[in-house]
Amino acid sequence: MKKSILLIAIFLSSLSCLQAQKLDIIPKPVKVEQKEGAFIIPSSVQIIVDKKAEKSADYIKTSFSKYTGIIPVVSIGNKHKKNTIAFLVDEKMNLPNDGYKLTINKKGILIKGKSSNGVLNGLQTLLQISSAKDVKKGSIPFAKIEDYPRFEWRGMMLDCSRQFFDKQTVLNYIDWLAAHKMNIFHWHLTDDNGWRAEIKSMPDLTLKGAWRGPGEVLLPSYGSGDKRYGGFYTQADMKEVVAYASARGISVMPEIEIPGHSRAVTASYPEIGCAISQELKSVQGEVKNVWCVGREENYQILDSIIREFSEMFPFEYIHIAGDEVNRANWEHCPKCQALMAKEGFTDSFQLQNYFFKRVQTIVDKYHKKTDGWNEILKGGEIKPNTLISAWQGISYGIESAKKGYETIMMPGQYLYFDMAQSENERGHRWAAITDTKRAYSFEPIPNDDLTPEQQKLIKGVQGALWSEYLDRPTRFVEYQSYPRISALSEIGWSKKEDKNWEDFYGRLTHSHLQRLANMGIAFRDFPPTAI
Ligand code: TNX
Repeated sequence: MKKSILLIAIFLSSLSCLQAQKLDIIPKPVKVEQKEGAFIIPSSVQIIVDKKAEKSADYIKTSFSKYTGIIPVVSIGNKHKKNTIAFLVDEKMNLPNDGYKLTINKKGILIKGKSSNGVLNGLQTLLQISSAKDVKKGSIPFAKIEDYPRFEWRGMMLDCSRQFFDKQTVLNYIDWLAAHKMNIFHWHLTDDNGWRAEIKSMPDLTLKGAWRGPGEVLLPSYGSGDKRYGGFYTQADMKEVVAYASARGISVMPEIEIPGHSRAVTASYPEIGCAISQELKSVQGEVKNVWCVGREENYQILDSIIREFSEMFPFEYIHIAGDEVNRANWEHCPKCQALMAKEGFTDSFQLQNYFFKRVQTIVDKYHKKTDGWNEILKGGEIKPNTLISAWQGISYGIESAKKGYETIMMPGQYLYFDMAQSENERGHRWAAITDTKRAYSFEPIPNDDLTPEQQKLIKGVQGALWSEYLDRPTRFVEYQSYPRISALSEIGWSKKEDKNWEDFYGRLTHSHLQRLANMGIAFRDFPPTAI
């Protein structure tokens, strides 16, 4: 009798010991089986990286040493040997894309990915386990994890036009996304307030259009005060960003803001705008900010801009915007009016649609597909393979899927991280006050309004950080982004039935905020009202 009580006590204490060792993984994995015991990483551990994941070998090495303090010896190979950590690719693995299996046992650590991105997702889980609060440094608890994403597109947009963020800031931003298994960086490179991408055939776009303030063609705005302000990325910079992201499993999608939000373009090359004063103001109060749709030469210019973009960015999509176009200017422009009459159009949305069809033909020519803001659905048909970024609200995403387009859900009301996080904080308010809890509550497949076929068109989720308010201090970017992006990552990755705010909040506060701090992120701390 006594003996059995003792055994039960031992059993219970080992169980509570197991339970106590929380791994606190964000985003929450599909399946985690914890076992008793731990693999002690040898101080000169060997890491084996599959040839198919070779481009990430350096990243695996540096991130592993950052998290564990152990500098591994890395070699390329395809076998897991005793006491080693192996990152292998197994394309035949029975898991969805980007999935992985992670096994930690007494032999060592084995990460098998369905692809090189799968391997990297497994790496992130391993790094998080090794930095969980309950885990002793270098002593990785035995576990078996099987994991894969809910959505194939898990993105984040950063507006580098309203404020210019230097290359290093962009690289850091990408690192932090990778740590959350995000896989798309949407790079908002052009807008009214600055053109940031070097285009060799149109040098004034950056010589003039990247600068504002005294002596410049662009007026001071968004925190530049009366100082000269600006900057741009050279083509070499952009290629470096693409390679850096790729080694971390992230694709970079560039955005070219057309035909609206184009003050930086018309200030650099006034002939691109309509040959009228264009005093009509955009939502943001900008004048002369629209490409002339009736000017034939503009399509040649767009051809060379899109060609240069497609040479720099290997990703299959180019984002061609289409939001908030100041169409009223076209109604006063003789060339646009002549085009309208010739085509028999009755409203300016048809002109907008005409413009996008022509742009899509150019994008096609360079073997890319287009993504656009939801307004590009107006005024007529666009190419069936167009991807829609639905930003104005959930209903816009539903409408897009109902029309048969692949859709990314990014409703401003939940996933615009330029929105203030409480009444008293800085940020936009037009969509909502959005704290982490509210962001986390977003469900990308909103209702039974969509048929199963239409639901499949929802390719994923994305957040956006517009930068009008990010002028100072510079670390405000981080404050607005985290931990809301941690919440976003779970929306995009984890199973719907596993989403639970209290559970997420527990993992976040027990281990993950400390991880963010270790990464050097000046995140927004939680007010006590958060739960
Ligand atoms: C709307 S979202 C915009 C941006 C602003 C943002 C501010 C979108 C496609 N257009 O130009 O920066 O609101 O929240």
